[in-house]
Amino acid sequence: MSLPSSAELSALALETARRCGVDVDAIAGDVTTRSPINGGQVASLAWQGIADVDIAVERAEAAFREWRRVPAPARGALVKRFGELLVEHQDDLATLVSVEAGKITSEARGEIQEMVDICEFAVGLSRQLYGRTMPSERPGHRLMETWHPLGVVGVISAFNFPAAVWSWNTAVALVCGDPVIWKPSELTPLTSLACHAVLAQAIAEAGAPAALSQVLLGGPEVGEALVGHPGVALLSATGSTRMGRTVGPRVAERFGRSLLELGGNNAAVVTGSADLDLAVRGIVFSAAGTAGQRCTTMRRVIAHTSIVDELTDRLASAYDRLPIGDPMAAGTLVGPLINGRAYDALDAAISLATGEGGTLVAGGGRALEDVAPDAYYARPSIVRIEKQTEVVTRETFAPLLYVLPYDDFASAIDLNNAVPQGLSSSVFTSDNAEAELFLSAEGSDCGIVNVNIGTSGAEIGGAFGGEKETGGGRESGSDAWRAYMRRATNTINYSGELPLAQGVDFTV
Ligand code: UN1
Repeated sequence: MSLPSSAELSALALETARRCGVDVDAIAGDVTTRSPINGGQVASLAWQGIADVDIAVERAEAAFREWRRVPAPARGALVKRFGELLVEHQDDLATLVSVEAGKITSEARGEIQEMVDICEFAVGLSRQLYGRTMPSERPGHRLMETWHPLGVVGVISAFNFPAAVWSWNTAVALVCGDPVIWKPSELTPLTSLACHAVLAQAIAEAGAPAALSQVLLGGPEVGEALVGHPGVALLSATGSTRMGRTVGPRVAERFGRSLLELGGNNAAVVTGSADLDLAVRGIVFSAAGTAGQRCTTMRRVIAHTSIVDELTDRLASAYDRLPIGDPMAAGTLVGPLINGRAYDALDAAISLATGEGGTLVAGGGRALEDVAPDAYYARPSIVRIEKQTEVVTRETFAPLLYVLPYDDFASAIDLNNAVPQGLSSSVFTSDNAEAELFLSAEGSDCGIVNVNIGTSGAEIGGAFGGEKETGGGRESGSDAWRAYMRRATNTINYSGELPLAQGVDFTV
């Protein structure tokens, strides 16, 4: 198996970015970016610094003052055009996602599809930013709430969804009347510049303020400046729980609003009555897909003792057949890990797990090491382990699946919930009572709870996010838009009298 050369990847990425509208010469600088496909250099780009954050926020504030006066359905028209342009550039953006994040083509295209989908959702939303009216207790009074644009939204995103997560925030923020400043992952700069360039075209065509969308490439100090800036009304951050622990308190300190999408440690409970063909397919996609690098990746299978051996065998044999390699080559299902650090974390977790009593039943080690010594293609791994030991309760951002046995359904739910994270979960069962219990108040404590599908690959129509150390934020569909607006409660008196609420008498 051969992999594309760095020269090929670099030429492809730059040409693709140019097609999306990026002025490739203007962004050159001295920070090297690499492709996980072969570990080689893709581009050398200029980074911004802390001072640029102040400038960006000032420009965004000016854009906000204009944009908040534009009627929401007209704001939606801009997002509609953005969605159309995304369709035109779907293959281009997918190529950049593959080159920079290492996603296989089908998943990279799926990520861009997710952007198109959220644009369509946001366009509909632009006519549905509903406030409520409620009966007033006073005669001749009306009580209602209205939703207004909030202000500047800061978005910090991770390498693994280098385009879609920004778009969930941005499409919704724009119809809500808010400009966006984006600090993308250091690892996926060209993808972010290309996404921004596509949106910039829609903004220009609409004659809207250019500063509705800004990107700041840079290191952690740029992110920190955005987090601490009093001009950023909402800070939406996707990344590790460790990152969230600093972001959350820092935004709270200045009474800003934060939306946190942090770590997951997602499990599937597979009961004795489950359709195992379905379960195997669902588990393999969620656990090994995206090389285990989704926040929704399945990391644990909690299987009934009656089927745990058969299920483990079937999973192990499916894992042995997974085609690993060039993510842009037809047929590949597992691309590279983002870098050597990710591989080391995987390797360390496997060692810990086997030290804690687990048995490696599939995977372990690297693939394609000889062809691309600077790239890290991990063999998706399964560890069978009898207890939920320390390492199992941690998120290892790599294709490592633990299989644990359970005896009674209540203890399976306990195991599902006995981790610090609370993003996604699923149950595979043919027993309706088990499915309902898992979905109930006594069931999974996660933000996403599924039946007979895996933990990953959520649609944009629902609210996306999780509980506990996952951070509690919700973005994307349903009523997640409310985080991007401020609510005003209004009491209007048309009675000509002044009755006070709660029957208070204050007559002078
Ligand atoms: C992420 O990994 O940060 O549900 C987001 C999913 C995708 C989004 C994942 N729709 O797997």
